[in-house]
Amino acid sequence: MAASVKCLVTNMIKANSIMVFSKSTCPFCLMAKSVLKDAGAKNMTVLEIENRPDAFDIQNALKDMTGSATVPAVFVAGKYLGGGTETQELFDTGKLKKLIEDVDTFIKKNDSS
Ligand SMILES: N[C@@H](CCC(=O)N[C@@H](CS)C(=O)NCC(=O)O)C(=O)O
Repeated sequence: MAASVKCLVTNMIKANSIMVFSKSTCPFCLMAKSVLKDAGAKNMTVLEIENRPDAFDIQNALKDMTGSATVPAVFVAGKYLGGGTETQELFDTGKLKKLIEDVDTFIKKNDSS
């Protein structure tokens, strides 16, 4: 795998408080994006990978990092939450909303300082 792909993935996770690696037609991805929105995610960054020439390498990089090669791969504040199923579960228990509120609070604090 090209090192640059691993860097791209790592940098995107670091740079974006809510980062979703996705395929636009994947039902698990649609589910994850939908519950993230419902949980209040405003600044969600989504990389739709299916038409990228490096899609396979991105999935391999994600597999190295998370143990899972499937999409979606959802990260909040640099932490891997899981795929669509795990994101939906976190939403159902109210934990996703709390995580997103915490991220927003952190961003606001750091913006104003
Ligand atoms: N348990 C996973 C299942 C996700 C899944 O099966 N994703 C499919 C696309 S909908 C996938 O990544 N298939 C392999 C691929 O597209 O390379 C989840 O809940 O997110």
